[in-house]
Amino acid sequence: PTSTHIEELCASIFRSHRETSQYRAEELQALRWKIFSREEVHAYQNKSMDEMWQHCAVRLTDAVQYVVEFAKRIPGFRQLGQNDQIALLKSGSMEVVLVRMSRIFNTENSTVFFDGKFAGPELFKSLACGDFIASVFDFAHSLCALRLTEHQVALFSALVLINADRPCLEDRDRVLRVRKEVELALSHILHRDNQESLLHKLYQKMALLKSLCTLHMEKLRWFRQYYPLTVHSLFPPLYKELFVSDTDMHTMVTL
Ligand code: 4D8
Repeated sequence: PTSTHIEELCASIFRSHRETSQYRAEELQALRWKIFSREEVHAYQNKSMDEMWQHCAVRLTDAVQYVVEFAKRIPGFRQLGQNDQIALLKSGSMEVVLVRMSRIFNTENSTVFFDGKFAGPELFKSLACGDFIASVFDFAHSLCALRLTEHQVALFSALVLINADRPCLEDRDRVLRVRKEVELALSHILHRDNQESLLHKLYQKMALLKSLCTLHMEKLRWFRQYYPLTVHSLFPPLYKELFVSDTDMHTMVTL
């Protein structure tokens, strides 16, 4: 690939990220003063476990939908087979949501934008997965510490999605070819920004993301043991298709 080709790829992935990122960086800056009051936090904490799980599943699915839209706009993604597109989203969409969470995370008070205001980890108490929530917040802190630019976040997100090591891929070589291009694009901007040392740190973050998503799946399996009907009847179809292993792909195939 020529250097103009790589530059076009960078620009295209950045545009896809910007157009699907829900909030712009400046907007977020302006929202920082909106923090949940003690009463509001208590109201979340007093929700029943299944009610809070359902609520979070809905919020998370909303965020995932934007990631699906982002994936579709990555050059080369739509040219992959349908099953491989689904396989990449099943394992990668939650990871990209967590990358995006760092854009919307306030390190000064450890809060994240959720449901219209900034919320700390204690707001999620009724989910009964304190260890998972704590790890997610720790991860946001550690990613924020890298102080990535929006271009870098965009390329990193694409790299997280286009991963040839994901399970159940039919045409691994094709995914690998797309990945190589995204890797070139990321190296290109890191070189341009004079921050080549970030590359190694970003690969370390990918390993952390993988373990966080394993934990999410474990928590979901645990919750589903106690509330199978809540998951079956009240969780969004897209959430189930992505994260509940024995669910058919109905919504996904029409994406
Ligand atoms: O732009 O879509 O408005 C988190 C969810 C972020 C999970 C969302 C969430 C985000 C993970 C709700 C529940 C990150 C933004 C808002 C909703 C990502 C936790 C907090 C998006 C960035 C911040 C702001 C709970 C949006 C991790 C795990 C899920 C369960 C179903 C238990």
